[in-house]
Amino acid sequence: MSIQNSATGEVLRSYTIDELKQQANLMRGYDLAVLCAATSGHAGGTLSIMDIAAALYLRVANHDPKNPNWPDRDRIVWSTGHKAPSLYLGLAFAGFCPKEDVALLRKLYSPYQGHPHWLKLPGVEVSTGSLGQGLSIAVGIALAARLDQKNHRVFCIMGDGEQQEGQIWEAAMEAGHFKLDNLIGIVDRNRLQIDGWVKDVMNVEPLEEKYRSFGWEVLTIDGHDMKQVVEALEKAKAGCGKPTVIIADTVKGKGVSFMEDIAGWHGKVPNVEELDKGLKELGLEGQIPVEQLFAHAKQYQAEVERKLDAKMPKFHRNYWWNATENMKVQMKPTRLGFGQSLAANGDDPRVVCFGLDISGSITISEFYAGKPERKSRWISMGIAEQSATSAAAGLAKEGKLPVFGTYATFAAARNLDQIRTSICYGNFNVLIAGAHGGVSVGPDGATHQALEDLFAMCGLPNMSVVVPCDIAETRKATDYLLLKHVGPKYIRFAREATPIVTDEKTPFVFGKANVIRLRRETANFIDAFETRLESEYRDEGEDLSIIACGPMVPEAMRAAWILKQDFGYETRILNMHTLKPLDTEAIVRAARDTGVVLTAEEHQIGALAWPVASAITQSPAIYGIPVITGAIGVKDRFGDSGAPWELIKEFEVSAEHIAAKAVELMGVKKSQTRPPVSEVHLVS
Ligand SMILES: Cc1ncc(C[n+]2csc(CCOP(=O)(O)OP(=O)(O)O)c2C)c(N)n1
Repeated sequence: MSIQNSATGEVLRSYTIDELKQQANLMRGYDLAVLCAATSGHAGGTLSIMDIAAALYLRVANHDPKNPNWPDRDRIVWSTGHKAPSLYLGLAFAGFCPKEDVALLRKLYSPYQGHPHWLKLPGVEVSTGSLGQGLSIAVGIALAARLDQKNHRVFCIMGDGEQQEGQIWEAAMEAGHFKLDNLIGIVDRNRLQIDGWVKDVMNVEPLEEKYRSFGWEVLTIDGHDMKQVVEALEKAKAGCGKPTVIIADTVKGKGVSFMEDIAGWHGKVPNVEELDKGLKELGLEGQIPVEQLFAHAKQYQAEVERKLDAKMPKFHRNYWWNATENMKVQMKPTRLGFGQSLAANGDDPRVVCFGLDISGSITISEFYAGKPERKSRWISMGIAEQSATSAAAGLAKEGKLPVFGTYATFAAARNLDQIRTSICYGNFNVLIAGAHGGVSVGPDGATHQALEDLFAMCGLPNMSVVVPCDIAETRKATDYLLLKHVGPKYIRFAREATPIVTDEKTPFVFGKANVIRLRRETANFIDAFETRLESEYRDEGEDLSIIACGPMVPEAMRAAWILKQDFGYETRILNMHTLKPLDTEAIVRAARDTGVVLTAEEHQIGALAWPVASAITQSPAIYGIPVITGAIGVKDRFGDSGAPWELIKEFEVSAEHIAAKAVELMGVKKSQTRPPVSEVHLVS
């Protein structure tokens, strides 16, 4: 049946096997082009699943492009959300959306998010990106169909590395238990994941036996043989009294010789030369409207930039990073500091690092890079954050010093109960790295942008939390947490290259804030500021205080520059790198001395703002003294795809937004008469 008019039942288009092969090939060509236009994404896995995507969207699944929410349509769940471009191309080739629009992939405000979001694009069934959840959602959809006595089918596309997630097996058990014969799982068995071969990272085989033992019908096919693909999907669709899984043997990067079977092409996209080469290999020279796709993307991008520019607060000069002749700044990814510390400190025999299949990106692999003698203390756990968290507790119990890390959403949210119960309740000495914190993660989008992790981590008894501001501070913080601090500890850092604003001499004392003061404009941004431990700082009668953590510290420094140049205001910046335990004395002194406290965090507002507000309102030292407060951060929204610095603007966490808010607060301060501090009874 497939593509049909839901009102009349008329089949709108039916494809032969040969036509499907052709369409799949064209979809591969579009895939390369839109990934190239996006400059980020996942080439390998989108190419391995493309034959299955073509067969499903163009022939096997019943659906109506003009009526995407037709209640009787078959549902297709992409548990493996990073293959979103294949999903979008399936929809586009079936007529749900224009093909050229897929070139808007990963751009700000675009329906074609880095990972699928069903609220943005009709035809997308569910929002995914955190691996291992789709099969459970599919179980729910299949149960709903059964309750409603509906005949439609639920397909769920998964990866083979993804099978390492424990939740998959909970869902597999449920589907087997309930004999959900309206549910069809598909595993894209391309044998690779991010850190290498699945069999080496964490073997999932024998998959067939595993699913069979959970009560599933199992079909193994060549996932690039269109006839086998269609026959298996149609057989599974017919149902057999139990759920069916199709295990499709595929090749990662299929069709492009230099991408095939190469792990490095997992999260990589072709440049223009590679695109040309790839299209040639696919026999598609001149058949993909590459120029048109690029032009469409460029035009959309220009509109994004216009919108962003319109919403940015304006000042007398352009103070953006490196926009002026002086105040130049160097930028490096904060996450590199984490790897540098592990490389430097990893000889301690107690240190054991866990790989969670994202090792190079978060730099935890620096622990063993070039040091084969440490390999026995490198334990690859696969994509299994929950079990790894509890296993880390077990190692710590036996005197080891376990370290694990992944994107902060998966390091501190997916495994929250394991952190709470296995690690914190037992008060174990485990270092958790939450990488890719904040919206500046960029084009991967909302599912990969941790904006809530600090609420949870700071809320856990026994946990210590550090949010360093740049690469150098990340290294120092890791040095300290790893070897000197005993107990559950969480370090959160960013993905993107961020301004370097500290150096070897800058103090870093766990639990103690630094004061940063702008002294003068200089050639280099870093030299324009003086930094001291707050406990060694004396009030200079500043107009206001900005309390920041993480990459918002450099933004706060730039805001101080704007405020001085444009308004003559002096700012006391507190680098509150340790969120727990919080340096409440530094906060209270800043509030008392300046009367204006503005917080800045790249997180949902409140991980920093509310503890700061609480420190102020609970301090007898400032009872009776008016303190005007404000908060900069993400305002109760999920993230979005887009370029990192675009997202900083869109989510209003730039220096310009800090400065604009500070000016507003200063207006309030000036309109109030503040009793001199000496007239208030001070309790220290
Ligand atoms: C819960 C979770 N942990 C980690 C990641 C990061 N991640 C994205 S893709 C991927 C590897 C997936 O491997 P596989 O399922 O084999 O997909 P394929 O190789 O076919 O792309 C990982 C670890 C994630 N998206 N979600």
